[in-house]
Amino acid sequence: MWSPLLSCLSLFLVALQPAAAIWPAPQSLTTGSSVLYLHQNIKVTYNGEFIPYTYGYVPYKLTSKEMVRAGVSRTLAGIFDSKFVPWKLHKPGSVWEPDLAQGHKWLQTLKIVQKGQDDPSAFKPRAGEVDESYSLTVSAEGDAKLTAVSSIGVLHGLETFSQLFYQHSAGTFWYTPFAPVAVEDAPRFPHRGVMMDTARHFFPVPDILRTIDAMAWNKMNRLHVHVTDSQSWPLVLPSMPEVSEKGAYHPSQTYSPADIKNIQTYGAARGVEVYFEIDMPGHIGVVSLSHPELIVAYNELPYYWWCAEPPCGAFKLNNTAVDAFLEKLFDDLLPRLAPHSAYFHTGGDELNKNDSMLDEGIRSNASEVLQPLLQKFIDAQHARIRAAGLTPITWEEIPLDWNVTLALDTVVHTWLGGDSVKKLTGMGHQVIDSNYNFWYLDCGRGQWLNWANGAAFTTGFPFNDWCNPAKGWRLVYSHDPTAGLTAEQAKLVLGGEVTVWSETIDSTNLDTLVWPRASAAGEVLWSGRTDGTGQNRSQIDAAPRLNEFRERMVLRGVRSSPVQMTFCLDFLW
Ligand code: CP6
Repeated sequence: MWSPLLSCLSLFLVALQPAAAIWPAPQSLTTGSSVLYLHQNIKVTYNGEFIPYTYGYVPYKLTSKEMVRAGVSRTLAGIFDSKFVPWKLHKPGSVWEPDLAQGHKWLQTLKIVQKGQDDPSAFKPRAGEVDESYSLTVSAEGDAKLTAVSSIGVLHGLETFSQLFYQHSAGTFWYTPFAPVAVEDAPRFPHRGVMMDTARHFFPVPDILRTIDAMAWNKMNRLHVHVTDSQSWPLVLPSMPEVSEKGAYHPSQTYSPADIKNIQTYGAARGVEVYFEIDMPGHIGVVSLSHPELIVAYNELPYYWWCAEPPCGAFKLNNTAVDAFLEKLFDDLLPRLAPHSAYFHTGGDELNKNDSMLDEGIRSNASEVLQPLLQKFIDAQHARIRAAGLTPITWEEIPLDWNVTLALDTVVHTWLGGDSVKKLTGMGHQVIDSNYNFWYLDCGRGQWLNWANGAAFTTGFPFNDWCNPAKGWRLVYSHDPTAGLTAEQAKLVLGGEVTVWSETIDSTNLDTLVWPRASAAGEVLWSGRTDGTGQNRSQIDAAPRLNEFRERMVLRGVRSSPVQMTFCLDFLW
């Protein structure tokens, strides 16, 4: 493996000529070495119609044209607003900096052509149903053309376009040193996600929107919100206000229906589908604060006999009141989510058999008793999800550990590594991979176990900190979800998600822990760790590109961790 120092020094050997640093790497990219200045009155057309550039433009509905118009405005603002472009770090006279005394060629037109039409009334693309491809050319003479089938493809092309430009140290000049440019691009996987746990710590809405922004820059397209867990219930349900009134950490730490809609439409306008998880029948203890009759083993000690993390609590699997509660919950929630989500995740991880010994409706932890109850539970809840027009997702334990039979439309989310992806694709399921050995961004954060009544919780626990060490971006980058699969199995891998389990993460360290490590997964999922010739995309190539992209993320307002020392930035030389 290359050390950071080696990949920095390698620039001296191979990269004295500036190189375009698009992240994630496009499927195909050719560049030249002509300088082209970007005109501040660049004329943008969309299917022949002039698109005005309006700073801060917000689409008033999610039509193709409105989405593209807002995307153009964000892109040009992102270039021309000086705080958004890597200018601070230019060394005047470096190999990058064109001589202003030379004649200028100006890029004055960007012609966008969208060949397909999106359906503005139902903007909820299922994975694989949207053509996200685009092609972009920038001639040395100063014309740019962007072609795509969908508006999301246009947005991806605009992001690539923006990453071609640098601001001159002399001030209000923006240029690319790479003209002519030709890009042909399309994603390798349709599902490129980030999961945020808003139950261990609450994340205010602006944190979520900022994460969506950064995802879109990384061409990532799925935000999975693990919105509830045994620790807190921030989701306001108008039909049952008591659940968040009792279950949220604080009245201010809640998501109203308007917040949820705002998050979803903000994502949809940027090509990011936001979908939600209510984890059940385990990881649901918080419901006992408002509906104690539905929950078993909430306050039992020692916790590790009942669940993976305190406090515990599972739905009583043989209690009709649980079903009535869920009917009410889903009747309230799903119709509000369905306009902008294709998926709903019902959790299903880490259910502990011991609970059912305390459940007066069961009093047994025998698999023969529990398995049929769980099958019935999953069938009933998934039927409600389908009836609302959504596709169910569950964690892998439901089919693999509990042998629950799932209809093949159900997507299975893996996290335990090993052979899970192979087994599930072998069974015919579509899979989302979040292998904890590579893509758990919380791993290596130290333990949360001692936060309360440490002695009571930990005594006797055969404690090992099994999700150490921390996953650096190079480790994240080394994971390929289809490794070891047959071609047929690989086709069923929808993609993956990096996860932000938030026991030790909140607003203060979110950006720094997510970026740029999520970017590494983003590139694996967009164009893979291998280049167009099948060669491993070496970290000599990835490190300097990621280093530069990190500068763009910081200048656009996301506090990404550094990749390498400033000295290693290509554009300083
Ligand atoms: N919470 C929930 C968690 C985890 C899972 N589900 C988790 C388990 C192991 C590690 C990290 C996180 N905190 N609801 C597993 C899917 Cl190492």
